[in-house]
Amino acid sequence: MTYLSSNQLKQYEDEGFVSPINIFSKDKAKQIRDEIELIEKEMPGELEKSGRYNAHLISPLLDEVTHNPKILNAVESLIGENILVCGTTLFIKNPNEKGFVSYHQDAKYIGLEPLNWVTAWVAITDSNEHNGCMRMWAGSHKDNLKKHDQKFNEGNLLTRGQTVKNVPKDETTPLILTAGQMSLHHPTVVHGSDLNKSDDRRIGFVIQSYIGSNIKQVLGKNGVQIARGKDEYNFHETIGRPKSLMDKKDLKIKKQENDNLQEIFYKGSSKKGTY
Ligand SMILES: O=C(O)CCC(=O)C(=O)O
Repeated sequence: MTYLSSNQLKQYEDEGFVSPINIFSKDKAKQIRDEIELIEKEMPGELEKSGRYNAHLISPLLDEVTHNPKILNAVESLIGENILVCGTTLFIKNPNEKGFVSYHQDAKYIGLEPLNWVTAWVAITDSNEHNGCMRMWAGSHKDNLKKHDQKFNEGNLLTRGQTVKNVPKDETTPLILTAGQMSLHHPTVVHGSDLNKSDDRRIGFVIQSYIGSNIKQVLGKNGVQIARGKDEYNFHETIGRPKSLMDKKDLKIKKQENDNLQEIFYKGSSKKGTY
């Protein structure tokens, strides 16, 4: 079934992203932010470095976002009715830190094939040009995978500092979102983001990614959750959903998933970065 409008579908097809899409209220976004900040306070380091992955496995509110029917409706319009979640990432940029994201294509090192998958970037705080929102090189998803330099540079929030050269930055589109809105982007659209120059945090909760049940992980293994429909192929192990915050058993599962993810992200690399 198609839930996105024909204009939104056209935007995805022509430009490689759809934005903005309203999902939940600012109040709900604040509750989610509070839950993230509670985890940070109670378990310092748990959401840092490789710990920023798969926080939905230990946080009932992030789990609820991951399985939000409005998000799944939009995702269904792009990848079909059988939808699996194969991971999430918290992209947090604190004020006065040097965090940025170099221009890259998600499909380069993630091992998900074929490309019937999509990434949802959900704004937990407002995200705009001042605090370093994502910027998309519209139409770049129509090309093949590009060469990425591996820079491992300071402040880069990507594992290898993977960087596509010669991106026309002045022509990129800023994805301006208010807290509770989301964007969806294609696996091969080139995108990145600049520094946070505001005096508050910029928090994006990214479902990376929603995959069709026909998708294989060719570089390692990913546990998945069935978000909608059925898993017709059973290529992956299924993992459960958290019932309470920071449950010991769930923390262990998160750690195991993140160790597996590190193997995937650094496959073939002789060097490891911070994340
Ligand atoms: O949050 C950001 O600034 C970048 C996120 C990103 O690259 C992604 O979601 O694929």
